Amino acid sequence: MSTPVQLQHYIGGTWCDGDGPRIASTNPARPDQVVAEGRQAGPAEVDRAMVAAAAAQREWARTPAHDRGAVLLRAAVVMEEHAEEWGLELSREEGKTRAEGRGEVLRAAQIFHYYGNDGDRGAGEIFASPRRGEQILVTRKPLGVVGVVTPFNFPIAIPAWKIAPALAYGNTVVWKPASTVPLLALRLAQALEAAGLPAGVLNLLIGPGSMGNALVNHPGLDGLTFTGSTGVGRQLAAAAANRGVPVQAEMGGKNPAIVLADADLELAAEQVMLGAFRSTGQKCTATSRLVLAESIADEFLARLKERVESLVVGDPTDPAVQMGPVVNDSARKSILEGLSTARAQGASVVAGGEPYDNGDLATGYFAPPTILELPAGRELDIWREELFGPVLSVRRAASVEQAFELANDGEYGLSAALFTQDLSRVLEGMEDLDVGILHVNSETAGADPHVPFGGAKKSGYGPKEQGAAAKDFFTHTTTVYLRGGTPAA
Ligand code: UN1
Repeated sequence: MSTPVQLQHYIGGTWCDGDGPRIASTNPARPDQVVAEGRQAGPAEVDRAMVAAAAAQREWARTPAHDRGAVLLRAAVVMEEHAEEWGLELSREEGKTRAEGRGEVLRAAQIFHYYGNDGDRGAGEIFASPRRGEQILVTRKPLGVVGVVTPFNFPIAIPAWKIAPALAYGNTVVWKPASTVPLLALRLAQALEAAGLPAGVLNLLIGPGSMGNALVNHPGLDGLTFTGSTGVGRQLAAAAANRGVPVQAEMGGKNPAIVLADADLELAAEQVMLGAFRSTGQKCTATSRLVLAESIADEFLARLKERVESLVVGDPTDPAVQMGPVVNDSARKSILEGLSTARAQGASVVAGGEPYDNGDLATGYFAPPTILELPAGRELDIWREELFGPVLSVRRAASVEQAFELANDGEYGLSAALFTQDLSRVLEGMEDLDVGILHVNSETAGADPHVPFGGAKKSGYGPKEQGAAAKDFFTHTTTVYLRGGTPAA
């Protein structure tokens, strides 16, 4: 058991203690272990951070894109060097497996590599003009000071995919990570500091949820990017809109995997397992609904049940463990409550379902990996509401059409996975499934830095993230009508 890391805030290039109440993150597998602790930032620090970000913005925007990129590339190398150590910290603080923790730090580095090289890509567009002697240019400028509010479940990768483009395009940042899992935020800020990021360009404040409101209500804010729950996202988006501040918000998902009768069932079972139970189901892209063609449903469920029942659940820092705890006690309670409501409403348990009642799994915040089958023709809350845990709800479909209807049911549309070997079905799925991300024969989760990420319907609000899409949010365009004068005789 290691000594807790001291949490500090990073404002104007200086590390400082907060003046708010004590904050401590604990290991969800062993809640008596404190991973990191410190004092929260208060309203005065929000203001100081906003002032520091504003003061640094003009100079950072004028720094050549290649020089800004060089800082990001150096930070990526620092992350790679610390992948093992920071990955273990991530696993201890958040609860995902050690391999996933390390993988997430490397993914953050990969994102910094991608945006670090952005200076090599086109920076705008040129259009022909209908007038002689003129060209029309579309150039891009940073928004200014951007607020970044990030969730607990990807404590370094999601911040990376917001902060790297924000900085690459010349914005400065005030960042509020989830207070339940703050340690990797410190590590990311340290990586950027070691890489030579100028003072004030990134400011980090660790504090309660209400700090998101302080940020959005600060008159100096020019943009807000958020990932987290639908409730908080909508509230922040409304507050930002009220002040005329552009918002990008990535919120809920209730992502279906659809297994058609002709699918490779072995592959589908493996991918559904990964999608539903990796990171203990705590991803907005996790597979939480399974739609099965009736003819293969029994066979597929039998395969899945066997896999779920053999999942090794335990302390995620143990390399043999395949699924760790959920993030904290309230997450565990709400998942268990969701399970009992579903059962009371008529769901039947295919696997899991019972809370752990002794040993380390009962003292830690563990929720059982669970498959529930839902009765046909009845509305169950669990079919539409995001539980954010290791719970998969299953329904059967009598036709492909009905399978797609079930998959589209509900207000979210982040991602879907379609398992079939029939090209015609794939093409129908591409047309009919109303999602931001469609996986054909792979799990619902996952994102690559160079392609757009984000949902359809009520899953997202504002421009998509990552790839070239990020530029649409983190910059505004100036349309330049460019003419010369009459040449001197
Ligand atoms: C992934 O699927 O690997 O909050 C990333 C989330 C998503 C990120 C998913 N925004 O879970």
